[in-house]
Amino acid sequence: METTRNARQGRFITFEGTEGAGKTTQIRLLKEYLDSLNIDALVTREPGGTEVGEQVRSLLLQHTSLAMDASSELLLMFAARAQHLAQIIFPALRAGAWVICDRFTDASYAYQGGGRGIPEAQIRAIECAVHENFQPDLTVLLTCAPETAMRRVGDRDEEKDRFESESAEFFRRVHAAYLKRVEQDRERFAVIDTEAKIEDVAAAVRQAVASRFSL
Ligand code: Z5A
Repeated sequence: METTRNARQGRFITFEGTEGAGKTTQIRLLKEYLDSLNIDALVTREPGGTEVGEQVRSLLLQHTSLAMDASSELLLMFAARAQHLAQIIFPALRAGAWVICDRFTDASYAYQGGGRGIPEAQIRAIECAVHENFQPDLTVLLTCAPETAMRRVGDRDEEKDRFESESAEFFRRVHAAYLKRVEQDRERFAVIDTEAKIEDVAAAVRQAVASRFSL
C-alpha cells in the first residue's frame, strides 16, 4: 500500500468530534465553500466510504454486535480504513482532488483508546501497518458541551446506534482522548467550538482551511 505524503497532490482534511458536534453540517458547508472556489473536493466518511467499508460500518453500529470485543472493534475500524485508503482516498489525492473525511484514525484513538481503554501503543502499531507516514493535512476538531450534543442528537427521530447508546462517562473519556491527540500534534489540528450559530462555526472552519492552505 502507498503510504507516503510525497506521492499526492490533493489535500486531506478530516473532521472529528463527539456525536452531535456538527461534523456532517460543517462538512456540507465546507464542500460548498470549496465548490465556490472551483476546488474539486470529495466528501467521504469512516467507518464506510466503500462498499466493503459500509458493510463493516453496519456490523459496527448495529445493536446485535453488542458482544463485540474492543480489539475486534478496533481491527474492523482499521479494516474499513485500509479499504477506504486503497480504493478512495489515495487515488483521489493522487488525482489532485481534496478529500474531506468525516472521522479518521483520531477517532480510533478517541473511541477505542479513550472510550474502550485500548492502550495507545496497540493502536499505533495497527496504524503503522495501515498508513505509516500518512496523516491528514488538517484535522478540524469540533467541540461542544456534552449537554448540547445530547440535545442535538436527542432531537433526531432515529433509533440510537451501538455507540450512541454509550454512557456520558464514555463520551467524557472520548473527548479527553481527542484533546490529548491535539496536545500531541498541535500543528495538524484546528479546534473549533460549535456552541455558536451554524453560520458562525462555518466561518471559523473556512478561516482555518483558508489559512492552512493559503486560499
Ligand atoms: N467510530 C469509532 O469508534 N472509531 C473510529 O475509528 C471511527 C468511528 C472512524 C459513527 O460515526 C460512529 O463510529 C461514531 C464513532 C465511531 N459514533 N459515535 N458516537 P458518525 O460520524 O457516523 O456518527 P456521529 O458521530 O454520531 O455523527 P452525528 O451524530 O451525525 O453528529 P455530527 O455529524 O457531528 O452532527 P450533525 O449531524 O452535523 O448535527 C447534529 C444536529 O445538530 C443536526 O440537527 C444539526 O442541524 C444540529 N447542529 C449542528 N451544528 C449546530 C449548531 N452550531 N447550532 C445548532 N444546531 C446545530
